[in-house]
Amino acid sequence: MDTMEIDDTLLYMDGNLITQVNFRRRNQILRCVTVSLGLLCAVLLCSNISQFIFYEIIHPTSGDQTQPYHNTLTQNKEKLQNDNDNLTAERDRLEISYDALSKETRQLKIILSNLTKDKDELQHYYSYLITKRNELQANFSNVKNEKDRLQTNFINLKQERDQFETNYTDMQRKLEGLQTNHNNLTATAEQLQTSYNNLQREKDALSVLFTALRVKEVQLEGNYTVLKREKDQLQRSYNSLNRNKHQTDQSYNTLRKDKEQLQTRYNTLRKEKEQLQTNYSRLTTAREELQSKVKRMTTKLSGIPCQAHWRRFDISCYFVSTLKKNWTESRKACIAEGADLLVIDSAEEQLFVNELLDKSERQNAWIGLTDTLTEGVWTWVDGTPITIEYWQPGQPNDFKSQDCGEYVSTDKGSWNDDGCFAAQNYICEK
Ligand SMILES: [Ca+2]
Ligand SMILES: [Ca+2]
Ligand SMILES: [Ca+2]
Repeated sequence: MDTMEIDDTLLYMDGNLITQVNFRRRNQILRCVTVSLGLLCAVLLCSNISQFIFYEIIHPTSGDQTQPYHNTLTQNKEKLQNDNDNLTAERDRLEISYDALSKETRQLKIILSNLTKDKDELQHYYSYLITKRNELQANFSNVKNEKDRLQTNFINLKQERDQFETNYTDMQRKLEGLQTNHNNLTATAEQLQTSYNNLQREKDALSVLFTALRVKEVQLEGNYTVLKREKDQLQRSYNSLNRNKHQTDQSYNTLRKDKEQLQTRYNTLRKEKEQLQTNYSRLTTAREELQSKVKRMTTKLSGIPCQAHWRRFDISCYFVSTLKKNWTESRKACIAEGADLLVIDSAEEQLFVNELLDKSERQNAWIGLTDTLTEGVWTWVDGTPITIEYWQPGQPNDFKSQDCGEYVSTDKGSWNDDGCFAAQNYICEK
């Protein structure tokens, strides 16, 4: 069974072995035919020998009686001789064939030996293939399990594929939309490319301009720094002016209101002025009449002498004390005489008073000057302000709070401020 399987396998594996097997079978058939012909020749030879012995030795007969039989035998003998010759020729042919077949047999044996070796090798290869088949069988089981698993995965994948197909359809529609957008964008991109090229050329031109402008920019940067400083100064000035403007606006509004009030007052005053002008004209007339009267009275008074120890100048009488008092007591003494401390209101009076004192002694005397009420603001005792001044150089200096004025007799006479509590002469006027 195994051999047949092997032969089949061999035949299946190599078709040239068929010729070798046919040679082996034909060799067996030729061998059987040769043996059979040999045996047949031996049987015919034995038959001829037996007839000869029976008719010539055991049962000899006369020539007449035995002649037919002898002829028959001779014919048989000749026939057998022919058969023997034929068989011998046939045997010779068969021997030739046998030799050829023997030679072929040896060759076939060699082939058989080779085939046996091949068979062993194939047997070994067959075992290897069996082992391989078992391995493949095991692998087949694994592959089958894997196939089942893959089948499950395939079903899942198929469902996913259906889902993907649905998604694909949606994506296809989206893709078509995107394709449309892409085409639009492509057209836009081409337009943009054209614009880009134009812009590139403009950019090159602008680059040249930029370089020139860069140089200018550096120059302008320097100018900008200078201008910025000036601008900051102007800004500060502007802010200051703005504040001033605001104040000015406020002042302007105030002044406008004041102006309106003043306009009203101006109108009122204008009317009053017109009335006053009328009154002034009347008063001027009256004053001129009075001045004439005063002139006449002054002339009359100048002719009237002052009391004893008093000196006349113009319409006033003057007295220089021999006692020495402080400024306040001096004024009290003058008032007690119906006068007050001296008030100088003309250059002539200034010179007249200088003659009342002793210039060689630089005599000084209290006069009616004081800044007791407001330091530095000198007024006469009758309340009138100073119209002409004869202060010594560097006076009044308020040295240790000097608030009272004195006359110092010099070439033209001069004034000085002194401490009010100093006791000295004084000059009264009435
Ligand atoms: Ca006077
Ligand atoms: Ca003073
Ligand atoms: Ca002084």
